Amino acid sequence: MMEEIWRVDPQLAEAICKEIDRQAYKLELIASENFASMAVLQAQGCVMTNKYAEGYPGKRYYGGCQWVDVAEDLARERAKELFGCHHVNVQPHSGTQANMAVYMAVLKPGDTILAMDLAHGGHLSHGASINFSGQLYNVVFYGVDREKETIDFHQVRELALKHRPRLIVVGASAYPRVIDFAAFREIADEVGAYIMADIAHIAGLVATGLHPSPIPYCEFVTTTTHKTLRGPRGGMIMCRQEFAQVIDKTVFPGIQGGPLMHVIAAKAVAFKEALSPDFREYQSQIVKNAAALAGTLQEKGFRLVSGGTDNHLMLVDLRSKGITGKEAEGALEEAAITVNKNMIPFDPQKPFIASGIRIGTPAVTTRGMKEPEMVAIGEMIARVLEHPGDPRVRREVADQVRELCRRFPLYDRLQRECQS
Ligand code: DSN
Repeated sequence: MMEEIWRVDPQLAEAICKEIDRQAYKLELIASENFASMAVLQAQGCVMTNKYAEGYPGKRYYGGCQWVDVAEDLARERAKELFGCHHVNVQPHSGTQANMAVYMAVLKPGDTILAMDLAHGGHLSHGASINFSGQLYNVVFYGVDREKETIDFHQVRELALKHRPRLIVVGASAYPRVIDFAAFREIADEVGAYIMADIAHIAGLVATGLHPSPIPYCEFVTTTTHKTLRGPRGGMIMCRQEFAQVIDKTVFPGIQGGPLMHVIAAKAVAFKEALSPDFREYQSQIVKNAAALAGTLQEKGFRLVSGGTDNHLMLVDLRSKGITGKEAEGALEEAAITVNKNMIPFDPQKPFIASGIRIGTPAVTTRGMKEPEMVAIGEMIARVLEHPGDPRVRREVADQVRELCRRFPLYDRLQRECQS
C-alpha cells in the first residue's frame, strides 16, 4: 500500500510511517478511537474515491454508478440487519453531519431541543453554544444527578414539561453507564417530542446486544462508524420508515453533495465484519476489559465518576490526587499512554484544564489484549499519575508499554512496508 506514496511524496510517507509506528507502540486509550481492519483500510483507499454519485442507488444524477450502487446497497442492507432498523442513510460524512441532517429534517431555526450538557458527557453537536446546533436552535440542557452521577430523569422530565421541546437528544461522548432509552420515550410521549439517539460511542455494543437498542424507542438513531463499530471514519442515520424520504432529502441535496463512495464501500466491509460472531466476542471483551481496568484504578485509590462503568469507557476524577486532567494527559503521553483530559460533572476547572481523564478500551481490545493486560495498564497509569513530576517513572513505564505493544502486534504488514 505504501510504495507509491514513498515514490511520489516521501515527506508524507514518512509522516504516515511514523503514525503507524505511534499506533503500534503506544497504548491507545482514547475511548472514541479504534484500529480499522486491513479490509476496511483497503476499501477506504480504493478507486471508488473517483466516483461522483449524487443521489441514491438506482436514482443518481451521474452515469456509471452501477458498481458504487452495489457498495451503497451492501452498506445499507448490512446496517439494517445489524441494527434491526427500518431505513438507513449511510452517506453522512461524519457524526455531526448525521445529527445536522436529523435537526434540519424535523426542526425550524428557533425550535427547542432538550439535550445532554457537554460538561456532563454530551457532545458538541448536541446544542453547544459554540456549535451550529446551539446557534440555530433554542437548546435546554439536562445533566447527571450530583450524587449518583447518572442521568437525572427527574430533571429531564421537569425540563421537558416546562420547555416542551420538539426534539429530545439522547446520547453522550463521556458517559460510562447504560442509557435507558425507554425512560426517555415515556417523557418524550408526555410532551409530544421526537427522540434522536446518538449512539456513536456505543454502536458496537448496541449492534451486538450488549447495550439495549434505541431502535424501538426512537424515531431517529445516528452514529459514527469508526468508534466501537470499528469501521472507517463516517456517519450514518437510522430512522422509522415514515421519515425515510425526509432524511434522505435532507442529507442530499439538503446538506451534502457527492457521497464519499470509497468510505461507503469501507462502511459495507465494516458492517459485514460486525455481523460475524467474532464481533460479538470482541465487543464483550471490550466491556470486560473496561471493567478490569476500572477495578484496578479503583484499587489504586482513583475515584471513577458514577463509581464504575457498564460500557467501554470510564471517567477518572483526579482531584483527590492533586493533578488536573491536562497534567495527567501530558504525563501519560510521555509514558506512551494516550488518553484525553475530560470534564467531570460539575467540574470546577475550565474545559482546557479539566479535572478528569476519559479512558476507553476499544482500541487495546482490537489488539487482542484481555483482563491481565488491563490490570497491568491500570498499574502503569496509577504509577505515572502518582509520580507526575518524575521523568524516570515515565521512561520506565514507556519501556513497559513498548514491551506490551510488541506482544500484541498491529498493522505488521504496513510496518514492514515502511521498513523496506
Ligand atoms: N470526538 C469524539 C469523542 O472523542 O468522543 C466525539 O465526536
